[in-house]
Amino acid sequence: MNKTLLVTGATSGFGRAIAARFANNGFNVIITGRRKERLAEVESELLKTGTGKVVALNFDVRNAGEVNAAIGSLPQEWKKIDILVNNAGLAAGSEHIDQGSTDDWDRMIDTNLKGLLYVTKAVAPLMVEAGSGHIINIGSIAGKEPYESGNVYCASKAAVKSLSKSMRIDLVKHNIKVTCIEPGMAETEFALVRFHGDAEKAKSIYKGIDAMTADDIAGIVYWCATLPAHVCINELEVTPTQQATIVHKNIR
Ligand code: NDP
Ligand code: 8X3
Repeated sequence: MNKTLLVTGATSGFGRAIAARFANNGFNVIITGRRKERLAEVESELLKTGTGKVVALNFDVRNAGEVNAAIGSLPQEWKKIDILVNNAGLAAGSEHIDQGSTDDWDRMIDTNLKGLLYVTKAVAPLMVEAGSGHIINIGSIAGKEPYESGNVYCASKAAVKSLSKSMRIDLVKHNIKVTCIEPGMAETEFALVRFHGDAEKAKSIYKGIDAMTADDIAGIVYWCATLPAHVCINELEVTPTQQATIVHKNIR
């Protein structure tokens, strides 16, 4: 029987590439995101190239009611979710702490932290019932090393790192693996969102750096998810070769 993956934030970047990687390797894939048209575009692409089945769920991870209704609406055969990738997330703004926008702060905390919790709360009990599963949280090197103007984003990803360990401790007796992947710079829509749609500024972030691609991250997630049952990658930091540490010289 095909295994099933649920990946949040599959309309762009890492999530889209992760969905494609698993679908192309025979997994049934549940994709999620807020942008309905994009979701439909990704769904039809996966159906064309992949060999498994696809379900698209349109919800905002910040809304616990929407999360529960969407996951609760899955047909019974889709409720055996083998792998959950908590990927949906964002940085909003790049101001010093005294000048930051509380709207941006709320967006980051509500998405990166509370959204991840709501989705986990909806899926983890299904894995407990099944007696197995793998939860892969997309953290960031920003969660390990705070940088100038990263403040709330860095804190939200530090929370993802901490939560991943707690989740692993709580769920280990149910045979559920928990992995936290901590990427450095990868060129997706991430910087465009961070700079509120300023494409020029977004592009400038990667000047002089051969950044990672979404596909690089998808390959790593796939590798973590397909190791033998008795092996769990707990944390994995990955950066472009040119990024030995946080380099954000271009962020401000
Ligand atoms: P993208 O902006 O390309 O993709 C983000 C995805 O998250 C989109 O599919 C978006 O879908 C979804 N998303 C955002 N907010 C919500 C929400 N409230 N509800 C549902 N879905 C949401 O960025 P990346 O692919 O780069 O980012 C993916 C993850 O990786 C994030 O958690 C990010 O913090 C992390 N990361 C990124 C790095 C990078 O350099 N790119 C490095 C380290 C970590 P939609 O708008 O349709 O809802
Ligand atoms: C995104 C990576 O270095 O831009 O999480 O903060 S970084």
